[in-house]
Amino acid sequence: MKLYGLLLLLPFLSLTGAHDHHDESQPDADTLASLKAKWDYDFSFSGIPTFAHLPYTKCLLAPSVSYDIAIVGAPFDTAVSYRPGARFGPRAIRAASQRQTSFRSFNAQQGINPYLSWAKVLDCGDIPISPFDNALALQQMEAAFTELGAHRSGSGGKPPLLVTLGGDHSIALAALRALKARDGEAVAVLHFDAHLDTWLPAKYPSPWPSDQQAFTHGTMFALAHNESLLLPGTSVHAGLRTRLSGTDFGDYEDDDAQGWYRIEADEIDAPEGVDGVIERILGRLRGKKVYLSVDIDVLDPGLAPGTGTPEPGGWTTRELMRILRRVVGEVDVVGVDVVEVAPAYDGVGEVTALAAAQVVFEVVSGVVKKGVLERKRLQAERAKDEL
Ligand SMILES: [Mn+2]
Repeated sequence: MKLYGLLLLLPFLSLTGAHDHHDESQPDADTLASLKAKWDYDFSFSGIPTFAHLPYTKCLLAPSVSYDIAIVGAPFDTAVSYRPGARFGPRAIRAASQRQTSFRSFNAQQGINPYLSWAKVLDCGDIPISPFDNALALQQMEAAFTELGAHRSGSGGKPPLLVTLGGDHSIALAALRALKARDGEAVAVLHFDAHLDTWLPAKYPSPWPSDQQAFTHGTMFALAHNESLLLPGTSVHAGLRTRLSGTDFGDYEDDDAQGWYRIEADEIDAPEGVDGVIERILGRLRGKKVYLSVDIDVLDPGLAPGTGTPEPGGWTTRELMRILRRVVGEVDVVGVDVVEVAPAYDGVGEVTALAAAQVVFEVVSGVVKKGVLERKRLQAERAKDEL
C-alpha cells in the first residue's frame, strides 16, 4: 500500500521540478526526430500485432475518432454447436495478418494499396463480450456495433464500414441489427458458408424449454429474418455443402421461405466455373447494399481446418479470393464479418487464420478501390458541370 502511494506521487514530484528550470530528462526536438528516423518502423514480424500493423485505437472509448474502415474484434464463441474456440479468432487473424504492411500491400490483382489510399483504416480493438451470458453478450455486441458505426467517416463521405473479426457466426445478428437501426433499411446478405445458418431454432433437439437456446451460430439468419433485418428475396448463400435435417429437403424449404438463393460448393465445377458463381451472385446482388458474411468454413478443411464445424469438399482460398475481388467491386458493401476462425484446431502454419486475414485484405482492397473509382466519377461530373 505504502509503496503504491509513493509511486503515484512520483510523476507529481517530477512535474513540480520542471516548473522552475529546464528538465534535463526531456529529450529535445532534434533528439526526438533522430529517434524517429532511427526506430520508427517495424518489420512484418516485429511490433505488437494490430491488424496489418494498422494504427490502433480502442474506438469504443474514443467516440470522436473518425475512420472509413474499422477492423473490430468480436471474441465470442458460446453460441457454437460443435467446436468452441473462435473467441481466439481475432487474435489469430491479427497475428496472421502481419505480412500485410502499409509499405508492401499493393494488391496487384486489384491495382491498389488499400492502406495507402483515401481511406482511413484503423484497428479499433476488440469488443469486450461476456463469455457467461449469451443474452448479455448479444446486447453488448449490438451496443458496440451501434456506437462504432456512428463514428464520423475519415473522408467525410459515407458512414464508416465495420469489418468484424469473429467470433462465432452468431455475431452477425448483432451487426445486422445495428446496421438497420443506423441506416433505417434492411440489407441483402452475401453469405459464404458450408452451412445454411437459417435453421429454425425448433430444428435443434430441445426437449428442455429455453428461449435463450434459440440464439446460435446456426440460427442467427433465421432470427434476422424474423426481425425483418434482411431485404426480402435478395440474400445469397455461396459454398453450401451441409447435411440437412431429417429425411427430406425441409431445411431448404425453410430457407426458401426466408427468401434465400443457394449456390452449392459443387457448382463451382460447372463449365462456367468461378465466373459462373460470380455471375449468379451478381445477378441477385449487383448494385445492392450488401452485408458480406464470410464463414471461413466455406473453404475446404484441408485449407482451413481451424474452424468450428468443418465440412469436407469446400472451395479453395484462391477461388474465394477471385470471387470476392469481383463481387465487392460491384455491390455496395455496408458491413463485413469474417467468422468461425478457431485457432486451436488450426495447423502449425496458421493456414486458417492466414486465409481469414487474406479475405479481409481482398475485401478492404475492393472497397477502397471502389471508393477511388467513385471519387474519379464525381470529379469528372463536377468538371463537366463547370464547362
Ligand atoms: Mn456459419
